[in-house]
Amino acid sequence: MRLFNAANMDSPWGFYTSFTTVSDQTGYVDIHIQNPNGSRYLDAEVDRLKVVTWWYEPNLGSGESPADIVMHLYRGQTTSCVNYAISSSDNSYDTKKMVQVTTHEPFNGAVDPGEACWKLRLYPYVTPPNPLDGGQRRRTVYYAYYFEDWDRNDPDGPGSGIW
Ligand SMILES: [Ca+2]
Ligand SMILES: [Ca+2]
Ligand SMILES: [Ca+2]
Repeated sequence: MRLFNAANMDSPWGFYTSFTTVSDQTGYVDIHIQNPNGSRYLDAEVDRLKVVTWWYEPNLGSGESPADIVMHLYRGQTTSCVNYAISSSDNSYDTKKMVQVTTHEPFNGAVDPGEACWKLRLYPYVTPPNPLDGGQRRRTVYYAYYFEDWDRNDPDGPGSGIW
C-alpha cells in the first residue's frame, strides 16, 4: 500500500480520479490521461500506467438486465497526441475493470506507456433503464488512474523493491 505523494511515488508520476455519465443513447465517452500540469504527453521515464473503472449496477440480482460497459485504452502518438489506436481493453461484463500498460513483468505485456498520449474510452454497449435514476438509460461510472516511473531513482523515495 502506497500513498499518492512524492515520498511514495517515483517521479514522474500522476494520479487522478473522477466520474462521468455514460449512456447507450449518446455513445462512448473519452477521458484523456493527463499529467499533473494538464498536458497529455507522458514523459519517456514513465514505465507504468494503470486505469480502473467501476459503476454501481442497480439491476444486478434483480430480474432486469444489467448494463454492459467496456473499457478500451487508446494510445496516441507524437507529442501532438494523434493517430490514437487501441492498445488494450477490458471487455468483461464485470462492473469493475482494470487495464494497465507497463514494460515491467509480471504485469501484462510489454507496452511502454512513456513517450505517448493515452485515453480511456468508456463504451456502453447497453445501459438499460436505471431504477435509481428515474428510469434513465445511463450509469455513473467512476474512474481512476495513475502512472509513474519504475526506476526507483528518486532521492525522496520510494526505495527499490517497492511495488
Ligand atoms: Ca518520489
Ligand atoms: Ca524517478
Ligand atoms: Ca523510467
